[in-house]
Amino acid sequence: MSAFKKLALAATAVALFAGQAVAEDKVVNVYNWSDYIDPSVLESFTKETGIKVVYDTMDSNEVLETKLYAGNTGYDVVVPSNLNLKREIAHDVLQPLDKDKIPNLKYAWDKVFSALSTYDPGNKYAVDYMWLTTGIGYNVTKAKERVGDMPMNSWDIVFKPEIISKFQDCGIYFLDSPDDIIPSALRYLGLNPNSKDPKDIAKASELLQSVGKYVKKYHSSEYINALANGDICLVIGWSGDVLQARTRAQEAHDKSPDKPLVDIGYAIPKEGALISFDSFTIPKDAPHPEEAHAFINYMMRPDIAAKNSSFLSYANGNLESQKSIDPKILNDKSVYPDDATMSKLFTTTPADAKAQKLWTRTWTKIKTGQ
Ligand code: N2P
Repeated sequence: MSAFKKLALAATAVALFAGQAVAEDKVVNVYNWSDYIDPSVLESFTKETGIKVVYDTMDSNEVLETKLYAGNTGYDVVVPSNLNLKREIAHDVLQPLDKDKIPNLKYAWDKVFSALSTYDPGNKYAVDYMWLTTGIGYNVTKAKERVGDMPMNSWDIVFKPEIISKFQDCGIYFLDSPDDIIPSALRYLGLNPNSKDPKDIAKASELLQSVGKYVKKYHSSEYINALANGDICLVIGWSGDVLQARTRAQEAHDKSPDKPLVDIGYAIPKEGALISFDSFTIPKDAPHPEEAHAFINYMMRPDIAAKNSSFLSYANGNLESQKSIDPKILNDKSVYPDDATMSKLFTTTPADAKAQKLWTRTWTKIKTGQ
């Protein structure tokens, strides 16, 4: 055997041994949305439990769903939205939770969990993490320059060509998410936002194509920084993301007070908006279900849930945590809407396979403008 070969073999042996040592470490593989956790919470989880977190991010339910259906994702905890949750349960890719291992479920907000039970009967598979609305984010100064005192809390801003066109020069992004944008357009048109009727979808598609020429990009995460640094001025986005843009802009201004503050606003359209629930779930073939339960239980600790909501400007499903959420966030009606606004929010349910095909085709048409 050549000296080189011997060396290579020895190296393999060391690598194997190292691999074994690593395998014995406790680990949880988490796949969550981007900009959706206070990083200090991951550190404290590892410090307190000895479980390492391998953390990976996404910004689309479609991507998560494709991975789950292919199987062997290697993930222990994944965070689908309610509509997808229902479909993923039906596809048998998630495992029922062992609630004895999640004692902090006693802090669950029953209002939220009962809304979630429409998608997950009996709350067997999912623990709500955050909930949110899909609305309008904007640069306050640039909006004033373009539309004066026109209220920003109307879908008119983004769905009336003569209004949205005024924002084209300062940059418009829409979420790259048909499940958010199509129902919003249906609602604006006075149709059932949950409609899967091809005639209704065609009307929504026509509306979205008529404003699509003003949209610079369809993307579901880049808009946070783009809004914060003034690169864009109008989005259809998720409540907490837009408010994180506001926080980041404020932080940038605190650092360099000589530069003007980029003032960001978020509005829930008065015509009604989509409310969604994002939940922790465990894939059926998760390699570390024990650690997954420990992770979910930690996230349900009231002080931890509060930390996340305060950091993210997203409302959570933990009632007890409200005692420790930053009052600025808890009292912000664009995060925790009042009853009048709540009554106008709507949810949607999954399409069947045929309607889903039309849905996907329609979205491609809207995005490509063809
Ligand atoms: C986090 C986005 C989560 C809301 N950036 C959409 N499910």
